[in-house]
Amino acid sequence: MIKKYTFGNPFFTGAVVEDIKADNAVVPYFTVNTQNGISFEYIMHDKDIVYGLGEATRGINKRGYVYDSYCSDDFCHMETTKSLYGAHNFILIEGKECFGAFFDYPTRLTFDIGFTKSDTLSVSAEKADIDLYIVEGNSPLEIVKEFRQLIGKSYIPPRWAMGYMQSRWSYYTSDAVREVANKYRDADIPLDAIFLDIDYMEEYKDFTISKERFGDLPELIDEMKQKGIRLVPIIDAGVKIQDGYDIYEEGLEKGYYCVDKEGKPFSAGVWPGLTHFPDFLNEEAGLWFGLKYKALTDLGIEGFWNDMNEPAIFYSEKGIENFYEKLSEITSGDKSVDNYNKIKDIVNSLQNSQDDYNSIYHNVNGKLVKHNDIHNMYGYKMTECTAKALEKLRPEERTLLFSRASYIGMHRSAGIWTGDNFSWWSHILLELKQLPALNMCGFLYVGADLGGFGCNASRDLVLRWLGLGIFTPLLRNHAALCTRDQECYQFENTEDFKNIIELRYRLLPYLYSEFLKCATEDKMFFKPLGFEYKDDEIARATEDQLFVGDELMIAPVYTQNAIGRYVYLPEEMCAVRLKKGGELKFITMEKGHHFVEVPLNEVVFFIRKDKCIPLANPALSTDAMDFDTLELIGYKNAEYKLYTDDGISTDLSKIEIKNLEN
Ligand code: MIG
Repeated sequence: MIKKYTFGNPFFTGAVVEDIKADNAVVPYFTVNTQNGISFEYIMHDKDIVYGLGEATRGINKRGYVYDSYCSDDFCHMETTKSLYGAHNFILIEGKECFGAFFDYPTRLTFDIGFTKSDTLSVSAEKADIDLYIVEGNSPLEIVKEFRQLIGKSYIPPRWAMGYMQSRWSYYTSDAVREVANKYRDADIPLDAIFLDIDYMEEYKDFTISKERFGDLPELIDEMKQKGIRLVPIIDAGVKIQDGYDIYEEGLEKGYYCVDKEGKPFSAGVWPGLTHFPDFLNEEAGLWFGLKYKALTDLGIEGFWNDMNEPAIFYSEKGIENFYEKLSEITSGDKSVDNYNKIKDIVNSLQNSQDDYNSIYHNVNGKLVKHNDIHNMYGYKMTECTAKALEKLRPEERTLLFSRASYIGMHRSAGIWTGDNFSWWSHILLELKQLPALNMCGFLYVGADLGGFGCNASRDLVLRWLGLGIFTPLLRNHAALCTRDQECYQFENTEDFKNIIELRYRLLPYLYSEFLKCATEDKMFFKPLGFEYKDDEIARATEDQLFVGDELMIAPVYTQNAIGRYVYLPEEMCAVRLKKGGELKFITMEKGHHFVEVPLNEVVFFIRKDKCIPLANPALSTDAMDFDTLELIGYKNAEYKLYTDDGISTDLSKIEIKNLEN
């Protein structure tokens, strides 16, 4: 059961698709305080777990820290980081009482979950204009399902987008792209897509193609497609200010950009230099921008990633003016620490500054709205507009689309990647913990930069990350400028990579089927153990294992030099071990604690009791796979319900369900 409580005059975010009348009754569970903005307080019981918040730092259980829901470009995020790229305001409390709460509020919202006071959960916002939805049900899974029905069906990518994908900032020329494709094919490692980062463009101008470096893009696209490899270009939020650049000029003429207080288009420095930001909260402007993707879909492009849409701002025109002014106030030659600190502060204050977010305005149905009041909507609306336009441009086929910034509601249009992470072991575990939380909020097509974006990746890190990544719907190896190359073929013994990635392809009928089921039936693809074993204290406290679909459990290795790890089985399961050469070994394991050895070139996963899963033969790309010839593994006499379709059609009535028996 869902009840809605409205305070003040909330901004319409579009996160919710069901029309629910607000309840005039007193809000249950929370004490509401409207003295200073608004705050909601809940007293947590000892054993309560607080789940949710989608893309956030720390644990599956969010207790013990404070989080700010505010889309932020924080490329070096750590345990103490409070805000990441997405803003996902759904929490689920499970313990003495069990309920979900969605705070529909378009800008900064603070979740203090037992940080200031260990038993107190406090959610607070600056303005008392908010819709609160309280979701009740018999179990966490039921509550999530109800919430997901409230926010609408999740995006389904084309099946090829569940293949293995390679990216880098940047493959600078079309020949560099060819090289990646060839090296993967030479090493016999499956690959379904190669990503084009900002350097495929002319001076980072959206919807342009560098003549010099990608002059043969149309041929390249065809050539790659013949190998079963799609190219996926990036689109940035900002439009370069440059006379003669048609898109810039058109947007200016039509008044489609965000403006400053004086009504002049707001200018900020990002990759292309000074840019204007399209006003995605203005539907007409958004659709205009979205239809520009045609320049690339016309060439046969079938997927995109939307970046820098928090929006990330290096500096604003005003900001840099202030910067020079403040700098000029500094006495040159002053060698004091004071002076040094001043200089540091001035430099640091430029990027993603609150002043800038306070000086941008949107046109929402003719009304000027300050950006900071709706900050978390920007990337969401950009991506929603993109998806709407792509439906017009490619009506028959699903298009791959994922975004960096997001808000609940965007899950209907696209997936997300979890932004810039690092080649840190701790970021493997962070990804694992984010996955179920993202699913609760509707985001099913999700994944992190595999191998880590920042810093240099080692061979063992990439292999271990694959041990988790092969189970995530979005499986993309991506790395930043100036970091060590981390394509699989850059390391010794590429057979080890081949073997693990081939396992992904063998698992595809299962992973894709579970994905279709979860998307069409509002279910979770990744579940914390406690969601299935509510009365098992150890399962509830397990923070490094997950259920993947209804049949599998995973327990990836995420520490360097480990020879294996402890795994907790809440019930008997069948452990499946991928050996060198692709051989699978099965062993039944009892409920309880086990130390499971996992050599670097092996993967172990678990099939739940009395279940089985389908496997296919791997191929170099999903296009080349036979999805009809399947083998079942797992428990004898078990049945599997296979959800399947042609992998591409937007017509979801083509999804079929077949009963398979082991
Ligand atoms: O300021 O396009 O998160 O994936 O490679 C960096 C360059 C801009 C940030 C994205 C990252 C991408 C990079 N972008």
